[in-house]
Order: sequence, then C-alpha cells, then structure tokens
Amino acid sequence: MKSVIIVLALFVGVCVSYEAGEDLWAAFKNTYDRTYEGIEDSMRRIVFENNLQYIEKFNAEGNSYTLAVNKFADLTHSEFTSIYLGRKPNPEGKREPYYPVQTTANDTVDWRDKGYVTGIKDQGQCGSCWAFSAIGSLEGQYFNKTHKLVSFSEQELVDCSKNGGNAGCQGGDMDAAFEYIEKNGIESESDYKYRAKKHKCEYDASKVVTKISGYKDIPSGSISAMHLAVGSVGPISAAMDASHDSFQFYSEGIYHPRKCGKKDNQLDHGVLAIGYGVTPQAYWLMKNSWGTDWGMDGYFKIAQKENECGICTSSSYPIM
Ligand SMILES: *[C@@H]1O[C@H](CO)[C@@H](O)[C@H](O)[C@H]1NC(C)=O
Ligand SMILES: CC(=O)N[C@H]1CO[C@H](CO)[C@@H](O)[C@@H]1O
Repeated sequence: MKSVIIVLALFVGVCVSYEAGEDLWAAFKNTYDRTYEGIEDSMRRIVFENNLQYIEKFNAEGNSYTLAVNKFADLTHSEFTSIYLGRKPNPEGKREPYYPVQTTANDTVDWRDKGYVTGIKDQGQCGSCWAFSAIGSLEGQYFNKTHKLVSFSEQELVDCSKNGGNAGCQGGDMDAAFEYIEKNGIESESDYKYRAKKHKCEYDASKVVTKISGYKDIPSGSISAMHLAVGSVGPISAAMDASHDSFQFYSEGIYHPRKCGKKDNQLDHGVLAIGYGVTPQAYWLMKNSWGTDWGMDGYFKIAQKENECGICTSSSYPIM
C-alpha cells in the first residue's frame, strides 16, 4: 500500500504536490543526471533513502572516516558489485545543460513583442499545465527558426506522452514532454485539438509539423543563467510552486507570497517565462494556461529574488 502511494506520488509529477522527503532524491537525480520512470523511480528512491540512512547513521557514529552520498547512492550493494565489476550502466539521461553564449541581455524583455508567443490558452479541469508549458517554449523556438507562429498540440502530449511519468491530466513534466517530441514530433493545435480530457492517442505521423533535436536545462537555481536564457533564447518553460492559497486568486502585480517552495519536489505547476522587468522590483513575466480571465489577462508577474517559487529550479527549452 505504501509503495502504491509512493508510485502515485511520483507519477503525478508537476501540477500536483509531492509528499515531503522527495527533495534529496530530486537533488541526487539532478546532480548525477538520472532519469527514472514510474516503479523504477520509486524503487530507486527507496534504495537511495536506505543508503542515505545508512550513511547518516554511519557518520553519526563518529568513525575514523565519514561517508557521503555519491553517484552510487541509488544502487543496492549487490547491484553495485554486479554492475561495476565487469559491467557499466546505460544511463538514459540526455539532458544538455544550458550554458549562456551571451553575457548580457536587455534590462526588459517581452517576447510577445517579438512575435514568439501564442495567445493565452486554457487547460480546463485537467492537470496538463506541463504540456502547455512545454508547448509554449517550443512555439517560441519554432518561431525563431521559421518566423511562423504556430500553435502546437498539448492534447497530443496529454494522450500520447507516457514517458518520464507523464500521465495526461494527472500531471507530467516538461522535459519528458520534450523527450516525447524529440522522438515523435508534434502536430499543430488545429490538427490535434485540445479536449481537456485524456483520450486515446490519435498521433498521426503524417501530420507532424516539427521535431526537436533535444532540450536544454537551465542550471538549477541560477537566477543569472535564467535571466540570460529568457533574455536571449526566447520563452523558457518553468515549474513553480503554485500551492499558496493566494495564487488561485491572483489578479495583478508581482507575486511574492510569504511562503513558497523552491525545491523541485515543491513545484506543482508548469508555466512559461516570456520576459522580465525591473519595476518596481525585478520580476519574471509569465504566461499561464488558465484562460484570459485569470491574472493579468492570463499572465502574471513573479519576483525574481531568492528564486521565488522555484521559477529557476527546473526550467528548460527545446532545441531545433
Ligand atoms: C534588446 O534591445 C534591442 C535594442 O532596443 C532590441 O533591438 C532587441 O530586439 C532587444 N532584444 C529583446 C530580446 O528584446
Ligand atoms: C532569440 C533567439 O533564439 N534567436 C536565435 C534564432 O535562431 C538563430 C539561428 O537560426 C540564432 O542565431 C538566434 O540567436
């Protein structure tokens, strides 16, 4: 039963809060570039936590040496020996970190002015924010490449992307969405319309408009790297902690709640950073997917300082 709950907690991904305790596991995966899915993820997490407990207990005993979490901390001892004594693992992770090419960007940026951003969409009663976030940065990069602003299909991701724990209306992750698009390509919104409900996959390869060659992750937690990315690359997909009561009722101004998580496991909403500004304090300009009748005609501003609500924690964009 416990494991079922853990599996569910891991499957829902972005859009729904995780249970506490996931943060160390998330940090480990981030540091060592692991991508696990579903049951494998929950199993690895249990192994990791057992090892961590072992290490902590060991160190607390005050031995003549101490232990530390390293790249083997998600393996049982027998796996470690069977793998590393004669066999190498085949890590699936293919995240490419983003390294800024430019060292400066404009003080104020709004990609809507450059034609990179489609109109506000509405996810409806479906936890598909992750799909909207991923599609948003894809639309920007597609515009950069083709100078055509095309609305792409969130529904294809909802129905067809089951990789990386993506679960349609039950939540998902933007990077996993990119991996799906890299493999299968993406159809336009007009060919594969949004239903706000998971449906059987109706993917049609002949209708694919574009593929991507991969995606890049902004170095986790770096406000300056995020600033350069948003300032020079285009709209960037971002996850945030949207669990504070006030966000539901946000209207305008710079969002800066008293309590807001920054850790990956606390980020329950997928959004799109489409620019930034400095007045009256440094903020990110964000596109949401809750219709135009929420926030500032569907948009909102959020404070930059201290990586507010984790905007810089798990952000990324596709490469074409
Ligand atoms: C930055 O400012 C320059 C000069 O005003 C402008 O030409 C350019 O388009 C701006 N870049 C962005 C991303 O807004
Ligand atoms: C803003 C942005 O990403 N611009 C890029 C668009 O694509 C060209 C290459 O085709 C890049 O040189 C630009 O930097």
